[in-house]
Amino acid sequence: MNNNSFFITTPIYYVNDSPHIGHAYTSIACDVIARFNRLNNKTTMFLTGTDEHGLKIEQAAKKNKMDTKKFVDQMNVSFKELTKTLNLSNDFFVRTTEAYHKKASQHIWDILKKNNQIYLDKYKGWYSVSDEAYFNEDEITTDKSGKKLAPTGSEVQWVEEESYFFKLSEWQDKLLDFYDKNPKFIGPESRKNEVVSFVKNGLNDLSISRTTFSWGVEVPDDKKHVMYVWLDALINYLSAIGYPDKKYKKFWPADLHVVGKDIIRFHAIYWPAFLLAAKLEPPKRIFAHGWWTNEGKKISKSLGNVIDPNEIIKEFGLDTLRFFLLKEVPFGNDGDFSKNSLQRRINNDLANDLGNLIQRVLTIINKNFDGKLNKIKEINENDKKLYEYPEKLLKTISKNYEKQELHKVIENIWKLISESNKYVDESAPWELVKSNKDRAGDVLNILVVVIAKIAIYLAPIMPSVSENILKKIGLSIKNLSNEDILKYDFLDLSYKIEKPKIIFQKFDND
Ligand code: ME8
Repeated sequence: MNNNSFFITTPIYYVNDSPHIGHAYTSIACDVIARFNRLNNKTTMFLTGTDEHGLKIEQAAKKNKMDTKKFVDQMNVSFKELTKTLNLSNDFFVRTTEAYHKKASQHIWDILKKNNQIYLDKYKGWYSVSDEAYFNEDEITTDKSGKKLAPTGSEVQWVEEESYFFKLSEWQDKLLDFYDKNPKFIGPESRKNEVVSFVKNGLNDLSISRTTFSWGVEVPDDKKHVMYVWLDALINYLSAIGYPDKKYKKFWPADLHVVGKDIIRFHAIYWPAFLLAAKLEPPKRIFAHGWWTNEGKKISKSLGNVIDPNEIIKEFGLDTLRFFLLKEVPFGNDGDFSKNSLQRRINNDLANDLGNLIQRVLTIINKNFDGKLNKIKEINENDKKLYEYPEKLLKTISKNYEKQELHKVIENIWKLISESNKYVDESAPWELVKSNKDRAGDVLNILVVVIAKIAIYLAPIMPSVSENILKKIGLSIKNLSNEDILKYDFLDLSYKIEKPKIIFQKFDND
């Protein structure tokens, strides 16, 4: 693997239903991390896609009275479109119904079989179609109406059928040893503890094929069976980068699989076990983020409260949604979505703090310097504090990104915005233009440089807002090399600053 490469993935989403705010959340978070790594000169591979096999999808197609393949082809479109609506910078979109993916899945199956990791037996137990997961007897509860429920709240059914098993039980100690040797494998820490204690409790062999339906990847040499959808799905992370062709090595092992907390076990237990059993390297890190509710309630179709990201974007704009989702809750924690909190963030953080800073600085330059500044003449200690702040900030946010502390990235950028606003208040350039125009020019010049830095640091989070800010001062991120970004004298002083238009419109609900 190339040391300068960075491979990040979203989960692949089931196409049984349309995408909602939860899917948008994971995808946006990954996009932000991918964009930051690209800015940092890493050869980045950002992967997303759709999970198109399994009983849940087959049943959804039946419900819609459609041929299953036609159904997945149709449903896939809305997920692909969402990548455009969210301005995702994904390099590839994987679909598990494609031939390359089936080939990779069957290849892994063959290796697992050759490595004596698979045996044929009979599965008897509980299965949840909604979770596409098996559950132990002691995990099942019965509700008032007598329905059997998984811990996730979804209904389970009793399954008895011939099945191939993966010898997961053999991997318990090896997994615990692996977690021990790779302390960064699972994040955040709370999830890691949960996974470790689950594995310590003992692992049963895992049923990895089904015979009672056919919508899946055929098991090599036994066409009666299709592969368990989770084995098939996890392999997308390899099939998408060319596996089994050795070109996959350019990006494998993946640097980061971002998932919701609902699917941490599949990624942190099954996936490394499958890979180690196939003598492949596990990914470097799995990060599980929290769960969004809508105005305090679980988001679900039956409650009719599914949030369509397209509608929010139409009403509030894409970059504000991207900002809100990452700022509102610490990445890893659960969050509650409400339009009121979104409006509050737009009014306070975006319009008041960021928008106001840009507006007042650019307005003074436009009004008093005919839109043009000269090179800085003199810099004092106080100026220096602000002038040198962005360089320190870059180090801090790089560390935040490494730990997926996306909320802290934003918090820290906002500290610079607030320092800049304080500097404007203290140096009062609107007074200086009257008393000492050279000094006013220096102050404003420093501010424009810092605003440019703020815009660059915001580029992964709000790509269009960032471009918009840079354009106002005659810059474009596309034309800035990495060296430019790190140095300070990249301002095109021949550029004329026009009268600025307001970037963030306030909402009047506060
Ligand atoms: O699990 N809050 O697909 P899926 C936050 N196909 N994130 C949410 C969310 C919510 N309310 N709802 C969904 C699958 N998500 C499998 C994955 S990967 C090899 C196979 C996000 O369509 C979150 O990332 O059910 C969650 O893990 C994912 O969507 C589940 O998507």
